[in-house]
Amino acid sequence: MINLRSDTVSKPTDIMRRAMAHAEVGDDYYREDPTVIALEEKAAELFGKEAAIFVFSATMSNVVSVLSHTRRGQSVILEELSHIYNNEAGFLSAFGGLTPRTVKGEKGRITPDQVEAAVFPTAVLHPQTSLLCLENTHNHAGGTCLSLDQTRALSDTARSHGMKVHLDGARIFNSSMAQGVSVRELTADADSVTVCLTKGLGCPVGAICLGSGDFVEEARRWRQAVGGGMRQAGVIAAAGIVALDTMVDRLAEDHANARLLAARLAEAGLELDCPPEEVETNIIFATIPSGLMDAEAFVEGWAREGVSVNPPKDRRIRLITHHNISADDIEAAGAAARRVLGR
Ligand code: TLP
Repeated sequence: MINLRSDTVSKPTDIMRRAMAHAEVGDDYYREDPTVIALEEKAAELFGKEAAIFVFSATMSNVVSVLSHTRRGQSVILEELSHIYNNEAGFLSAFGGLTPRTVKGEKGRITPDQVEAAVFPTAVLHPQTSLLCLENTHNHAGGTCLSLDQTRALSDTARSHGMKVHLDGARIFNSSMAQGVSVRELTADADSVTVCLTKGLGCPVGAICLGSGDFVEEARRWRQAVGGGMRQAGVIAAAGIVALDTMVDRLAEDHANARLLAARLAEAGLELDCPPEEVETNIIFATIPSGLMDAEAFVEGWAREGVSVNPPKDRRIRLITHHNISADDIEAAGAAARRVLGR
């Protein structure tokens, strides 16, 4: 199966599996798991942050970050298609008692003026606006990157209102690779950062949450509260160390494959959200024009040809490349799309 549903479907590599099997472990509650500590220290060093905490998922990292920065009754500014707002089961209100204020970005990118306009006035009748959440790369906007300048300008605006900044950098390594800017620089202006290990980096489980020492201590308490405390987690952290060592530099291949896929689907008659040469990272969106074929029928036909994507929404499908997809797979998927469409 050529699985383009997400980069989350990527499988752990053989080196990861070996590292997992041989990981030194201890009880992480007592801070005695040497492999977890090694991963956290390695990540903190790489991102230039004081501390890091290993968590089960990027969602958990976003949850503990937001809860650490806010109090019930406050407000959070987010882009309207952001993962935190749309795809994290409503934790902002369910756990945080927070009022989300969404702003519509251009390809996922919001501006300092929009943030400025979304901050509630300080009068006692309004919620206090205490946090700005950013997403880099932006999933639902098609893997688009926030630049260093954009991140800095947005953070400056947030800080001028006494707000903190959380960066959902689930795919921050893709952004770094695409822009040729280090993850340390891209995240320098954020108070906290989520980094996912299971997407482009191929781990079976895990994410890292980074920030100041005080912030991470608070996040550790919230991780406990949401049932995320770990024991001999070195078994999974070992894969994270391998991921940081071996899976980052190859992300350029996924980006090239995404551009190739966009080109092949455009040739087959699909409408891309952006021209192939403007695909920024490993995510593309394509629409099956109504004159061409029923969108569900296309997805079903493609699946019969061995290509798996999620069901279309409004005729539009998302496709994501990852380390288990080769350029040959992309050519095969392109050829299969043409056969299904009879072109
Ligand atoms: N994204 C997943 C899910 O939407 C299913 C996907 O397939 O793209 N932040 C961003 C930007 C994400 O894209 C995701 C997952 C998360 C956070 C949450 O990650 P996990 O699954 O580790 O909780």
